[in-house]
Amino acid sequence: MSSVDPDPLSRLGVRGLEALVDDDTKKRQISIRHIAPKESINTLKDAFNRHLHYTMAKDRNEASDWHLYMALAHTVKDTLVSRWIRTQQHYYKKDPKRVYYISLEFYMGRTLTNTMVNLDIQPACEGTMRKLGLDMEELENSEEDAGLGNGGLGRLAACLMDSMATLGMAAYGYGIRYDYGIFEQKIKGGWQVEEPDEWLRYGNPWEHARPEFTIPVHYYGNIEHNEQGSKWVNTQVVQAIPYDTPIPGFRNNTVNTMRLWSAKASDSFNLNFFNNGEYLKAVYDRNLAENISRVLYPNDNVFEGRELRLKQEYFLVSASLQDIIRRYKSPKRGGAHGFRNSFSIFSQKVALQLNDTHPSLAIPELMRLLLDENGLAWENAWEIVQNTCAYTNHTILPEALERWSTQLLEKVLPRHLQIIYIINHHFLDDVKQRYPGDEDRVRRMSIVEEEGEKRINMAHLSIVGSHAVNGVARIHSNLLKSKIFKDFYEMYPEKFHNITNGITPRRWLMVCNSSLTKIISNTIGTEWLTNLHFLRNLESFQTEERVIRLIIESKKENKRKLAAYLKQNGNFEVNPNSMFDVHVKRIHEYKRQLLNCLHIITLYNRIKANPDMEVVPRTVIIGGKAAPGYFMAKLIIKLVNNIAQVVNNDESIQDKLKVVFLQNYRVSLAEKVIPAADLSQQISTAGTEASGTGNMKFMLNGALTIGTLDGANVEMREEVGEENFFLFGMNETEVEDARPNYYPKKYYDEDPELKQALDQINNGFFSPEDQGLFRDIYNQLVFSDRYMLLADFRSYIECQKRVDELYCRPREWARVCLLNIAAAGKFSSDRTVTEYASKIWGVDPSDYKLPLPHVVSNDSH
Ligand code: D6G
Repeated sequence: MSSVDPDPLSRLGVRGLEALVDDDTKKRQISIRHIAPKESINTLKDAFNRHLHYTMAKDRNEASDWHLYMALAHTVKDTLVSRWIRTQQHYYKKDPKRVYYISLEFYMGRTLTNTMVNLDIQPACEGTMRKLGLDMEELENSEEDAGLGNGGLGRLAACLMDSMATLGMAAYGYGIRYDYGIFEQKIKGGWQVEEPDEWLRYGNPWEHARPEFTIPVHYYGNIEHNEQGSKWVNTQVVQAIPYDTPIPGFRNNTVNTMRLWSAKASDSFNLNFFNNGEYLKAVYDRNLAENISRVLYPNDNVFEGRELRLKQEYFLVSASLQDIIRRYKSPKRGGAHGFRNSFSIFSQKVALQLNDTHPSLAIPELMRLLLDENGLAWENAWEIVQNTCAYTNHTILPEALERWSTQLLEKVLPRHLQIIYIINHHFLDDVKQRYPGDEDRVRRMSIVEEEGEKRINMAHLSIVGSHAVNGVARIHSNLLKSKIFKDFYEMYPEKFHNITNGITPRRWLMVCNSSLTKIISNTIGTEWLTNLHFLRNLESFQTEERVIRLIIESKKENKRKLAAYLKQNGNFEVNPNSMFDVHVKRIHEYKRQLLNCLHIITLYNRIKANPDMEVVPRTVIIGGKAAPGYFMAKLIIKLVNNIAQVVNNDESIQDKLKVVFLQNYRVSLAEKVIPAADLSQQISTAGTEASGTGNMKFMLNGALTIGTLDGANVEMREEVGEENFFLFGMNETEVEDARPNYYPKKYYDEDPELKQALDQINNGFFSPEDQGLFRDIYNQLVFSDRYMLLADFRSYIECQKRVDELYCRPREWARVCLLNIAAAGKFSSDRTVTEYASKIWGVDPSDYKLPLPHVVSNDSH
């Protein structure tokens, strides 16, 4: 047998599924709005035509898809504006505690569809476009992704923004408006080539410049001491210009703000040159200051200690904190009379969440603002800082931990370095008092590291300066307490929390997977959209043939759509009846894309050795970006592409195995690929992936997971039951126990299939034009293997066999899919945000919620 047709229902076309779902909706009399009222269509049509004419200055005949998209985006944004203004006024009037999420990354992706869905105007907009003879999908695809993030950390920030608005919280995102987001990845000759992401080239219809709130940010200079204390003088000033993007909650009339800062040279920049008549040079040099917000650093899980990055981090925190203090002091704040110029209730009104240590200069900067600009005493200021700040750790990989050289800090931020030294002095006094004579502990815990080049350990600074520290999945939080921050946990056990990450079910199911959304809502109602725990109600349908059939058909429809995309955007022919085995995330050795490669090669060798064997046809889809300076990650991409060349061009393999490298993986592509996945690969070495959030997105979209006991996989398996999760490999303790005597070559010597695969990598089988091309990969794996791929190889291969066996039983597979969806409720970012609110921000979400009366917006008139 060369291929398995998992289900006779595959003969039904796309219409078949639509008909099945619609039929089902009618029969069960469930109201899911497909049809919009005629009046709203007419209103939207008028607004759209007006924007096309007046905003874009185009008529229908010469408008491109992009002009039409822009006209629609402006139309949709109009419906946000009144709600946005009302929400912000409401916050001033009621004066709740405000939550500020400070992050160097907000990986937002596209905005149009999400906004239509959250405002509940999608059917009306679709009706309008249909009436105008336009294809909504084409317009949606004209939108550039806002790629202001690298991976999970940045996308988490975006999901939390959606959830905070949905819960009605007075929340703000503060970040940087990079001119260039994460680079565009091209594949040329199998290699990654980076191209600049000029996402703002044609304008961004979702943002509003707010030059009236411009803020000066200082750098360099020196410190003057006088009776009043220390003064930072002779600084160079850069202006921070805010750009605001509205963040709508899900159908609750709340619209919050994400404020991103853009750098602008100040008028006085290089005044000397102007004065000396070097006018042109002075104008050209303004670029130097404006480079601060030029480009997102494209590293994931790696620290790069460059001056420009340090300036970015400070630019964000300084502008944001000055803005937060401006808002705190604003006379518009109701109920705050008498407190506006006192900081005594600051920490009752302000919560700052630091997304990793990237914004940890917020701690010395808030100290500086309170001490030097507002005249507070040290003890008073320190108490405020600690009560206000909280720190989320995102990784325990040592190369990712930020440790800034004191030499660089001394030059760029001399006053901050001084403040950090004082913080450390007080802190170490406490340590000494608590652990008298334990000099080694004092050295380990110091914020200032003295060995080698003198550095500031930003994680230590963040723990000391915050009232709460959290990891992002249970296993990760436990590792923080037992390993990297053990000393700190012993001293301040009450500071440490776990808050498992989550994803927004609106974007990651409702927006990206409409057929599954309809099936779920038809089956259990729509409450799951704002309380994902309701998905549990799906469990009782696991034996209902009707529901199982729909699940199978929905997945097939999504696979057909992805197959069409791959055909159009890369000329890959893939068989939608094959298993879609998907491994998409940043390329990194710890994420073990190479383990996946070893499996592919093993499958290939088996088919070659035994052409008549029964095979479950697979399409292995691998995608992700490598940091431009990460040699090994780039070589891994080349290897995947070369394996694809060999496998896909071998006629004897036919449809049994296909390998696709997905170019330029990003948020909008994730929305296409995740709903189409049968199998989700989450195979990092146990103890390395803090949480992962891709894993949750696949689960929610009905993919089964093959994974290790790492990050949130542990909790996903717990929720769904061990029998519904493909587990393999060593657990974290086994990894640690094995490490001291680990000798990878033993596995190579003892496992013939593994040896064959590694030899092929080494001997040019996949690189005939350059036989030694992949030798570094071979050497790494056989002689070092930091991430222990060889130790987990056999267990992984055996586990993949169990995957095949289940896939041959399509109804049983679909039942397990249903159970995975049913068990995904815990992984909503609504739950994540609710936990931050109660455990860290000191806010009860039910009191906190500020429901706004429903307004029928007349913005579109
Ligand atoms: C947003 C919405 C707008 C408001 C502005 C300033 O751009 O309505 O005026 O924020 O708000 P604060 O920064 O004063 O809160």
